[in-house]
Amino acid sequence: MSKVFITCALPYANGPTHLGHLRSTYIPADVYARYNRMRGHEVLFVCATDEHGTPIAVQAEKEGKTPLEIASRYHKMIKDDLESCNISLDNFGRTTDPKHYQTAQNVFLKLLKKGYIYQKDIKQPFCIECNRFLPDRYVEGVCPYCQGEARGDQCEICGRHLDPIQLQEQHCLICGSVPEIRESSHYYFRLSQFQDDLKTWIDGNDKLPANVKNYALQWIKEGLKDWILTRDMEWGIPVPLDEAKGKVIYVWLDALLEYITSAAQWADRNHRNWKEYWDDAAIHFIGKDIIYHHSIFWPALLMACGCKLPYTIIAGEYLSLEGRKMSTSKNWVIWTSDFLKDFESDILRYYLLVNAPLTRDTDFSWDDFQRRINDELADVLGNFLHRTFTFTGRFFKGKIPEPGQLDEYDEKILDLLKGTPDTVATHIENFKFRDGLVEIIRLAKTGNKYFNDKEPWKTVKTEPEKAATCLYICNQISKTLAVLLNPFLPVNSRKILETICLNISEVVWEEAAEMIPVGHEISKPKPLFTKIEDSIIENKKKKLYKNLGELDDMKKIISIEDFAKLEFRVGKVVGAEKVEGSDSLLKLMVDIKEKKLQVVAGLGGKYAPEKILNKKVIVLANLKPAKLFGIKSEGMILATEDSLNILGAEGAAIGEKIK
Ligand code: B3M
Ligand code: ZN
Repeated sequence: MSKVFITCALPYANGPTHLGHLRSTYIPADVYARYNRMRGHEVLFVCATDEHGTPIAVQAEKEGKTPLEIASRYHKMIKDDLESCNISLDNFGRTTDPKHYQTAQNVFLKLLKKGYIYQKDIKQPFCIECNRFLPDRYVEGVCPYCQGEARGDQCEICGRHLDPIQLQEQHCLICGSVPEIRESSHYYFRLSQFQDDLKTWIDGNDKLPANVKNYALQWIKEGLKDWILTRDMEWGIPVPLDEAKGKVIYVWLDALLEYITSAAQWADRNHRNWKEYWDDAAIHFIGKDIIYHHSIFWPALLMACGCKLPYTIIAGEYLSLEGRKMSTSKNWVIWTSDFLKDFESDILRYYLLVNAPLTRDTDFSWDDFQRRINDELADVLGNFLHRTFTFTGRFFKGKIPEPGQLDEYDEKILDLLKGTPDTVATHIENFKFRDGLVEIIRLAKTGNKYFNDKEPWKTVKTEPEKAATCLYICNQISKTLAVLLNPFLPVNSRKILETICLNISEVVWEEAAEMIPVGHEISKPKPLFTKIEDSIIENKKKKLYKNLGELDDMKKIISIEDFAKLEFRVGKVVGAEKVEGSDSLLKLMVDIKEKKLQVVAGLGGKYAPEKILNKKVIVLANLKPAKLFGIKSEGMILATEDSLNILGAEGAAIGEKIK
């Protein structure tokens, strides 16, 4: 592939972006776009705001504004959010752009002419109070498949696309009354006709990731129904037919086609042809809640239009916040602009990428954020770069020294340096951004250890040649790190390159392991990745937790049934060791008679391993296993929160239950 067409899901223009958006879609897409540019591929990276549809219309109604006013306000905010995160879009459009009306209406007419769209009279919920049909979000109710909370066109819980009429216990979103059912004429897309072709495309497709494939195949197995493409409402792109007055094109058809309009805008501006990019490889980055739309509707539409299908669809899973589901209505959320008031965007990018693979749900926690930034960016990466550059400045006049005879250790480090770009590249190409980033940090870690082992601060006096070799190699590692970090942490990558005085206008991936020549002069290091202080994190948490307020106090009360679910047992610690790299964690084996549990406990601050060995403890034995520092933990030892006093059970028998 030499050209790549990359898209991000279109944010609805009814609110600013939050960390969830960035994690599932925008940051991963940007890493991929930047990486491809570094490889010399021509990249067309587009997005836009999704400005039609009921979310915006509902919001406008609530605020007494026009939908366009609402959309314009949020378009600007979202654009600023994405820019401040350095999402390197080539075009950021709007679905209210007149050019897009043309695209959408033309496609509608084309599909109609080809016989893929037909008209049908159907029953629709109609609110007598509000005197209108209730499309999509205007009607709320219960999902007929999973009994979850659902809106008109989609179930919040199981993610299925729904027809508003299918909803049980319907009520009008605006006035709450129960709608009646009236007939209306609508236009349908013959989705069912694509059942077999879609199955063939998805089944045999080794590019589609497992989450996309599995969902899509399950829906196809359930049988695809034709898709209603129009709505009775004012806000939207009018159906371009005289007999369809008062009807607009369904927002999802409109939104998907904006990928094309946004690209066409870029092409017009730059006198280029976007189709060449589409035909080489189109890659969609989305959140997992819209897999249906991208793996079913979109390919079927493309087939109907005779267009090439996407190369792949990357669906990022969810981000929770401090262990709870994010909720914008409850303000349990971190807005991008708030976050970036206090922290630079690179460290946000780092944390959201390194936290978990994109294909897994994960959590944002302030403590974990602080730990990772301080331990990994400040202590490992920042420290390695800083000592390398200051040492070079102090002892080698800021010039890359001439290396002496290389020993086995030096060679080994150089081999790792040379191999890392390919390893990281393979991860990125497989959309494993976390693994790529971990590999880069590993190189920095190895560099740090190498620096320690070689002790150049000693050898510089006794065997200066050895110190020179060490610093020669450490400077080379620094350069490799800077280049490889470029797609992930663009700002800091540049800073490091500037310090090394490699003011390259375009950072090229293939040059990552090319050696800086001996004698090349570097400049004084700028501070990189300062540590985040506890007080800042405490303030952030305080502010956030305030939002939970009373709601949370209520939640703290549990029922007796809830309590009965907790299986507390008396256990004996039969194995204890420190967790490498952590002062506070101990890895314990706890015997509870019928089995032994492995527990990672935060007791290291008070107990040395030998102090806790053979102690009887109370352990929560039916806790869902989790990984701490990469080590499986299957239970929890009861202890007081601050003073770490272990609750005792001397005299009790091992395995005994606690009630
Ligand atoms: N506007 C946002 C969402 O459901 C929706 C995406 C459209 S992508 C073509 O996440
Ligand atoms: Zn109503």
